[in-house]
Amino acid sequence: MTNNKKLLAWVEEWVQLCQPDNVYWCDGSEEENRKFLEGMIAAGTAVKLNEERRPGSYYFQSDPSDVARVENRTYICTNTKELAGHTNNWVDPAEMKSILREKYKGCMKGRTLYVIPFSMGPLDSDIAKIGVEITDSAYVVVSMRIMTRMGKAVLDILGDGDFIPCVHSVGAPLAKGQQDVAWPCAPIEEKYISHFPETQEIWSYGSGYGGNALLGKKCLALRIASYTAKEEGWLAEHMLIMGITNPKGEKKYIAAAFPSACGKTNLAMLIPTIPGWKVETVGDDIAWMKFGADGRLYAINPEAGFFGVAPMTSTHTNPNAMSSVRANTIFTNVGLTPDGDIWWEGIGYDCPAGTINWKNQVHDPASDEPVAHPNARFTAPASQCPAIDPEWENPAGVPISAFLFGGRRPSTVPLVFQARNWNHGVFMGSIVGSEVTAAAIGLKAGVRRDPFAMLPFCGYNMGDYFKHWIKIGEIAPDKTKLPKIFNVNWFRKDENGKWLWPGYGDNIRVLEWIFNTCDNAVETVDTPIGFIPKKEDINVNGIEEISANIDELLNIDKSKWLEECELIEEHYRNFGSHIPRELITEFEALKNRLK
Ligand code: TSX
Ligand code: MN
Repeated sequence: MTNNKKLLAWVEEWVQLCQPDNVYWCDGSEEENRKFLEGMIAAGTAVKLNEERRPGSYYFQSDPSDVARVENRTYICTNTKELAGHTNNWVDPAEMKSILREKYKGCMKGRTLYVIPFSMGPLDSDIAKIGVEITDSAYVVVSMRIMTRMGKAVLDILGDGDFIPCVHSVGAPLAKGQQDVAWPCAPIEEKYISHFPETQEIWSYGSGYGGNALLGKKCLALRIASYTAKEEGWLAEHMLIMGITNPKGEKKYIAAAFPSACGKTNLAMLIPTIPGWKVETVGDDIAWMKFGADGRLYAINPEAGFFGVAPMTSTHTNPNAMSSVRANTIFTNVGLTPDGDIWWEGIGYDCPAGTINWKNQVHDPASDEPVAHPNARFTAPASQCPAIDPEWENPAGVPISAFLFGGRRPSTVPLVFQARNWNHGVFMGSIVGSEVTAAAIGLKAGVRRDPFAMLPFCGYNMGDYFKHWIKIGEIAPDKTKLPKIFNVNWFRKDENGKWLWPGYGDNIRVLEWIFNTCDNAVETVDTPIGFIPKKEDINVNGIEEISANIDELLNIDKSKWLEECELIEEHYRNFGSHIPRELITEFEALKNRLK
């Protein structure tokens, strides 16, 4: 299938080390996909869902110990610890490779080594990158076929060119005659999700789940790409990309970063509640952005599918996601109903009697055990989203007019405000976070910061990452064409704990103000924290009952913001000397404006 010397030699090297029983080069065809799925059904790893209710779809349960990304087993192996920064786990690259070579030795015995050529981004895009993942998991193969452009077409484009080598093993070799389990993996202390940004390599061992195993996504498109982007002067970000069209038919694209559990996928697929407005989805998770010849910043979605959290997804919270998973979807760790469909908490209807939970037990409605694991996932082709943007596969990308940051902030942070300038916007991105209660996994209550939503995904020193954002503002070919930067907060509550903002489709009312502000079509109000809307510029037609909340939603309490500044101070100390002076200047200016 290929004459690429580096690729052939690399595969041979890993075959020698891992000692699989078979080697299979994936072509990405439908027949091949069917063969893998049928094999997994026969092995008891997959269940085919009811063809009438959920055509072309399959059900998987992971091992109960292998349900999410493992941040404490995720490593950035740069030549110096300084380059990784102290928000990343660091091990010297040579040391990590020697640890892992021992683990990989014979790790695929009794299994097949699959070679998966994949492209992150449209095949004909200059922004796209080619990777090749070797894995001993057929689940990874069928998932990568949805999440990336995968197979022979990628090898044809690759030719003699370079690729990013990605090694993956579930870390569970089979002895002769040993019966396999449904979801093989290694115990937590033997899992390693290792990145070598300087040599552009990914070595993953011991987990078969999501971001640990589908190496194109978090590992390549964020951790490795963020490092490359810093070196080359572009952006690899944990951002959704959406198109917004106003009633006049004018269209703008925005990219947005939120920490987990803020409804990023819901926002990416939002259905507007005000007539005449349209939202279309380019991507729900990752954006790669480069300046175009016209000086604007262009974004592609490097992915080809959605790997979304299933619980709480319903026709109420996200009808477009529900349509996206209507067929040809892989479901992992949700419930399985007696009629061969899926169910999860918050799907919007009662759990059918006899539903099997993610731990393969019949669900007892009287118990507190959830049916779906909270991190249960759907893996669905982006092309199935009814709101997919017509330009979503445009190799040149889409021009970005605005960046949005946000978090779950019941108090302090207003519904929306605009950065005073680029550097102030970078400051806003650097302090993104969600308020957490002490009940949430025993940590101290307060604001859990996740700057740019990149803390677990930046492949180098986070302070240097902030500096890179400052630098993007400096190297922009035309500073007047840089995206404008906004902060949003759908999660403000009143003193009784009631939501002040309806959220979901009504968020279009905030996007409308952002859209108009990008055109300088509305006057804004200057405040110490940035520019906020005039009350009358938030469209409340049809939600008049909310208009009584607008003052509170836009209120900026100076004493709360002074407390916030103390928390920011504490947050910034984590980055030591790597915090760029431009951000210190922005922070000082904020404190002065609050005086
Ligand atoms: O995704 C959310 N968005 C963004 C939607 C485009 N969620 C869910 C977050 C968890 C994943 C939200 N939850 C949003 C929101 O804008 N807002 C809220 C809070 C909220 C919840 C319920 C109501 C109002 C606000 N109202 C009723 O239930 C009637
Ligand atoms: Mn994500």
